[in-house]
Amino acid sequence: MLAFSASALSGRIQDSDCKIVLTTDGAYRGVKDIPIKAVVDEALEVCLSVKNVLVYKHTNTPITLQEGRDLIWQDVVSKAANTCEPELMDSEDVLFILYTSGSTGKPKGVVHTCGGYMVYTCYTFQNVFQMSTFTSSSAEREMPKAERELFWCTADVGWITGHSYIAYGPLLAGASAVLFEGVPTFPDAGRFWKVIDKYKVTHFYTAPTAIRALEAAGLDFVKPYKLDSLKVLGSVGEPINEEAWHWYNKNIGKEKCPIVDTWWQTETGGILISALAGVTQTKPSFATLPMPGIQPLLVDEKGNEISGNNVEGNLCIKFPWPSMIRTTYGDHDRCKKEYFSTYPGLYFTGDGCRRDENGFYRITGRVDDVMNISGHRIGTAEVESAINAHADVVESAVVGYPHDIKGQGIYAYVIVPSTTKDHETLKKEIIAEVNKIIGPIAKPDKIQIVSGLPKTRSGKIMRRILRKVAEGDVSNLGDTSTLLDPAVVHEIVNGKL
Ligand code: 7RM
Repeated sequence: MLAFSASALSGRIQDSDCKIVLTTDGAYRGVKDIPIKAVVDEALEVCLSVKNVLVYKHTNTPITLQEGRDLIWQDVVSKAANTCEPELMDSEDVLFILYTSGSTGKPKGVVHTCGGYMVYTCYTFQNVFQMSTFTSSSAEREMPKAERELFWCTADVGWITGHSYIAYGPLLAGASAVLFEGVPTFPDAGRFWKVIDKYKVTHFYTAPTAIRALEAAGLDFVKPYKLDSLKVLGSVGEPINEEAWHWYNKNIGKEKCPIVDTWWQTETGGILISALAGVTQTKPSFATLPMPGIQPLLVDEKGNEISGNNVEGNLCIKFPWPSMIRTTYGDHDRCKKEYFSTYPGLYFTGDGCRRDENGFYRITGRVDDVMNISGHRIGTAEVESAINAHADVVESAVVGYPHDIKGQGIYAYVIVPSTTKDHETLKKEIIAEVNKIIGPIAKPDKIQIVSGLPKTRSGKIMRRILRKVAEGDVSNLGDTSTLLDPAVVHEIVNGKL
């Protein structure tokens, strides 16, 4: 995995008690080559369980090898036999452990097992994306290349989305897929569109954070490309704001590709709520309907079911599904407590959700992201969406902070291009924009202009950190091991209003 610090890596290795580390000498990330093996070496200084490190030579970054422990993949594999007897696994044997941060404590190891996870990622891959050609069929192998379909999920392979929809889902289904190493903005912001044209990608799956960043770079990076191979677009990772949805639909999908907004979690293993491409009607910023077999339920604070349509509540799932979390590694009680004790008998997602008049689901964000301003419930995503509507805003993040009169006030962190006009004028315009789109109740009390936001590798904003800064409590910012760029935290703390 690319973005782990040595301490984050050693924490995970120690928690999982693993024996072998498979790694590379380095990895490419934009203008930088990341020295992966050096980070692994540092992490292993405190990991006694590891017996061997297998290094795949990739970038030829200089590395040091520890005698008796480290092996080069290319040396080992060139001497190995051509066949390997498969190992029979029980369907409930552990397939992998993936660490994810919660709102408290150290990251938890989410355990997925062989049978259920593979059944469900294959099922959801086939049904959500609706690819019609697969390399596993002889009919496709005989087809001219131009008619074959090609899937591309741009996620980091170390995130659950990479596991489920770069590796397992497409491979189990026999789909042809693109594997990409790099960043969307290198060598320029046209990289994704260039790759789509080059390989004739038909099914493209990415995250709102990438869409917004590429939107901010401007249409000049999109225009040179035809993008006419595209048939289906996907979104995952956070609520997609309407603005970004329309930009994606118009400029990338040319208004002819259904957008599947797929809602799910590390813990769910695969997609639980999403449109089925070309089957379900889509609606901007709505994940739409549950997958066949999934029963979402909305509950109030006390756990009472909120039935009917045009309602809002906390999103739970009523019955188990094949790829649901089996345990949090080494601490089963934590698993019970986190997911099954808030509302007894239900799996609690931690997300808020609205069900519209037609029964379509819209995820409103984490429940702890909901603010209460003078008794009004306002989703942080709602305010961000309004702020982002201002032409000069690249991205924003909003949190609540204690406010003497309103209970909570709204603190907004806003990224604008460096060329932009005077910040004071801009702040006034942003406030006017929010006032216009949501109303005076949602106007930010404080706006801090920043150059970046604290994000995880999967593009999720760590609101916990922003909340602490807004509250003026910066003494202990908690676990920041999953952050992409920890330096941005210092800038934010120093610029606090
Ligand atoms: C796949 C993934 C899970 C959390 C989840 C939500 C948010 C993910 C959507 C979304 C609105 C979506 N796994 N989330 N997808 N919110 N619409 N389509 O992201 O474990 O890293 O995160 O992400 O809050 O609970 S994850």
